[in-house]
Amino acid sequence: MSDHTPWPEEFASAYRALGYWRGETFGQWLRELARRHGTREAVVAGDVRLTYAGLDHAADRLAAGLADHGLRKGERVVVHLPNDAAFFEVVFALFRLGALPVFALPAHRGAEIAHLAGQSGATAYVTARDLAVESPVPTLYADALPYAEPRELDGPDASDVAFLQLSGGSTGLPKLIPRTHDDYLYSVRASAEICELSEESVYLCALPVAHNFPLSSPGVLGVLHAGGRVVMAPAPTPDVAFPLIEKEGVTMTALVPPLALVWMAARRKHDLSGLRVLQVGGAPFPAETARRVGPELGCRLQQVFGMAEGLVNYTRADDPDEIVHTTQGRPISPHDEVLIVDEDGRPAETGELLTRGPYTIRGYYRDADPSAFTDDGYYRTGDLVRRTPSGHLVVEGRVKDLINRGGEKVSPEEVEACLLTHPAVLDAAVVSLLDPYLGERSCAFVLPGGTPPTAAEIRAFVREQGLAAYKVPDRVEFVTAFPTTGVGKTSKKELRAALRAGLRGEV
Ligand code: J2J
Repeated sequence: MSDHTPWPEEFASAYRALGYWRGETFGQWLRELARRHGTREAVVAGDVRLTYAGLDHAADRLAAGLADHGLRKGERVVVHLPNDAAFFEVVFALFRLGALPVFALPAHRGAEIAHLAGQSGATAYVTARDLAVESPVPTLYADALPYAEPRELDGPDASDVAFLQLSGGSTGLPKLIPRTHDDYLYSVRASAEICELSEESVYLCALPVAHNFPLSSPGVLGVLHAGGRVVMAPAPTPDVAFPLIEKEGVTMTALVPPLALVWMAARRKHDLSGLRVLQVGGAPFPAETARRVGPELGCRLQQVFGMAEGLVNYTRADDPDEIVHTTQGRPISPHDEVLIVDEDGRPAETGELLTRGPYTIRGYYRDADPSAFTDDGYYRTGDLVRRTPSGHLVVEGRVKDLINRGGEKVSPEEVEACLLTHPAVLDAAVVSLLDPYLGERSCAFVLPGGTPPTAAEIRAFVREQGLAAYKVPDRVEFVTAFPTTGVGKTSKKELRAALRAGLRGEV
C-alpha cells in the first residue's frame, strides 16, 4: 500500500519542468543554507541562539544518534514540542534520516497523541517534560536526545513524504496529510518570495510552530530560506511577544484573529516600530477589524487563507488597502487551479472552493477519506468562497461540518464520538455558536439517558478522555429530542438556529 497518493505523472513532470519541484530534500536545503549563511543566527529561543551552521551540525549529530537508537528511514515519529530550539533540531534530524515527523500541537493531550501515533503507525514520540502525555509508543525527551558523531546516512528522496500534518480542514475525524520535500519546499520558496523576505527579516513565531501557518506561510521555514532570523515566542500573548519584538528587532509575525484583537487592545510599553507586517489567518477576519490593524499597530496587514492540505492565499505587498482589508488573498502559484462550484459541481459565483496544484495533496495518508477529492484530483476544501474581479478570494462561509474556534479547528464528529462514550449520554450533537472574540465557540447538545449529568460533568468528562482543552464544549444544552432533517438525521442547522434565537421554546 502506498502511503500517499502521488500526483499523476503529467502533473509531476510539469511541476519539475517549471522548476517548482527541484529534487531537493529538507536535509540538503539546510546544508545549502548553512553553506550560505553559516555564521548568521537562524533561530533564537530563550537563551539559545543557533546559527545556520550550528543547526546544520546539530541535525547531523542528532540524526546519527537517532539512527544508533534504531530509528530508520520511513518510520514515523510523533513530534510534540513547544516553541523552542529543540523543535528545529529534532525535525531536521528526522528529515536527514528520512524519518517522518508527525506534527502534534502543544494543546494536544493523550487522546490526540494516541490518535496520531495510531493513525501513522509511529514508532516513537518526541516531547518535552512539561507537555508529555502518556504515549502508546516509546518516549524521547527533548532534554535527553541521543546525539552522536555525524556520519553519512542514506537519506530520503525529494519525492518522498517529508512529514505528516494534522488536518484541520475537512469534515470528519482528523486525518493525516502527507507532504513531500518537493512540494512543501516549493510552497516555502514561493511564499518567501511573495512576502519579500530577505536576510534582514526577523520573524516572531508566536503561534505553535508545528502548525502549517507559522511553519510555512512563509513562517519559520520561509525566513530560514531567505537567510533571516527566527525568534521563538513561548506564548503569543502581548506580555511575552512585545518585549521580544522590541529586543530582537522583529519585522514580521503571524497571528490568528482573536490574538490580533488582543494585541490591538493591549497597553504598549514597548517599541513595536520595527514590526512591518502582521499576517492574520486561520479563521475569518472581519473587514472592520482588518482596517484597524494598520493605524493601531503601526504595521501593514497581510491576510492569509491557507490549509495544511496545500493551497495558500496571500494578499500582496502592492495590493491596495481595500483589497487587503476585504479579501483573503490570492493563490501562491500561477499553477494553483481553483474552481468555485455549487452543490452539483457546476461553476458558481459563490460556492465551494476546489483546488489542485503543485503543493496541494492528492489524497490523505493511506487514502483516508477519498471522498475529500474529486475524480480529477481536486481537493474539496469545504470552504465557501467567491472571487473578486482582481482574482482575490473572499471566504464567505463553509459547507463542512467543522468548528473554527479562533483558528483552532474542532471536528464535531470527534467530540460527539467522545460524548457518546459517557454512560449517561444517549446521543449528542456539537455545533458552532457565534462568538465576538473567537468567531465561533462550540455547543454540545446532549440527549441524556438515566441520571442526567450536569453540564460541568460533561465538560470534565471530555477533558478526562484526554482531548485538547479547545475541544471541550464551551456550552452544554440538554434536550429531550433532536430536531431532524427530512431524512431523519439530526438537523445541526436547526440546532444552530435555536442557539441564535436564544433557545426560546423547544429545540
Ligand atoms: C477564513 N478561514 C480560514 C482565513 C484558514 C496559512 C494560514 C492558515 C492555515 C490554516 C494554513 C482562513 N479566513 N484567512 O494552513 O498555511 C480555515 C478554512 C481552511 C482551514 C484550514 C496556512 N485561513 N481558514 O488555518 O489546516 O476553513 O490551516 O480550510 O488549520 O482554516 O485549516 P488549517
